[in-house]
Amino acid sequence: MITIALSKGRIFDETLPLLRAAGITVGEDPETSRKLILGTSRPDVRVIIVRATDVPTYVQYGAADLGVTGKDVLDEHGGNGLYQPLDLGIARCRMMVAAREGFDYRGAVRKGARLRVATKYVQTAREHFAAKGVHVDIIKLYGSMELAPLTGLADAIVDLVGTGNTLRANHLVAVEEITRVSARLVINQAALKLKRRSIQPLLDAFTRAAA
Ligand code: PRT
Ligand code: MG
Repeated sequence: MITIALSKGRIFDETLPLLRAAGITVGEDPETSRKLILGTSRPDVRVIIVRATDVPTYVQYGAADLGVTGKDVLDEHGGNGLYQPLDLGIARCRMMVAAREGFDYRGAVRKGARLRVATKYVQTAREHFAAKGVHVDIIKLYGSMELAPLTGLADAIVDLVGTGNTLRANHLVAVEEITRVSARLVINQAALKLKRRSIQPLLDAFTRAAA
């Protein structure tokens, strides 16, 4: 049995065409089904639905053989035990620093001010500001980062930006790009060795479809 870990929403939706290219169709839609284990057109392949941030963990411990996860999630996880053979080029966005319209971010950085930064991406934020030599106090949040600068919780946020509509709607502006983000295929290192004969064709099909 091959187990593939996916998260609901854009990762699931954008992985479906890649699975189809490998000859695999998923039996149910996780948006309407409450099932967390989904059968596929192949009796030896199943899909499990987990939180986006949990995909690397399931694969790391071998509870799933492979998974699809954003580079943002992977960077926070650290990638232990994971083989990362392929950038799938899906679920693209950018990791950005954003602040309120009118906040003089560059001035604050230049003056060496200590910035308060709210984010769910603590590792990414810490590394980014350390590399720039900017002093920051990181405030860990689990969602709705956009509220932090509006309520005085933080001077800036580190968050993903897709269209930029969410920033605009909340009178925030992106002031710095940290990195471009897309979803990656991750494979459990032991599973790749033990189940190579069934995993390799999947990897090949994904590679062709992602190119
Ligand atoms: O939403 P939930 O809390 O359940 O989980 P999640 O946010 O961890 O998962 P999900 O499905 O929202 O995101 C899964 C992956 O998609 C992320 O790990 C990213 O790699 C990738 N991705 C691509 C994005 C976006 N684009 C994106 N726009 N993830 C989140 N967003 C957010 C963005 O931060 C903003 O709050 O979507 C909102 C709308 O963005 P705008 O800029 O288009 O308005
Ligand atoms: Mg989300």
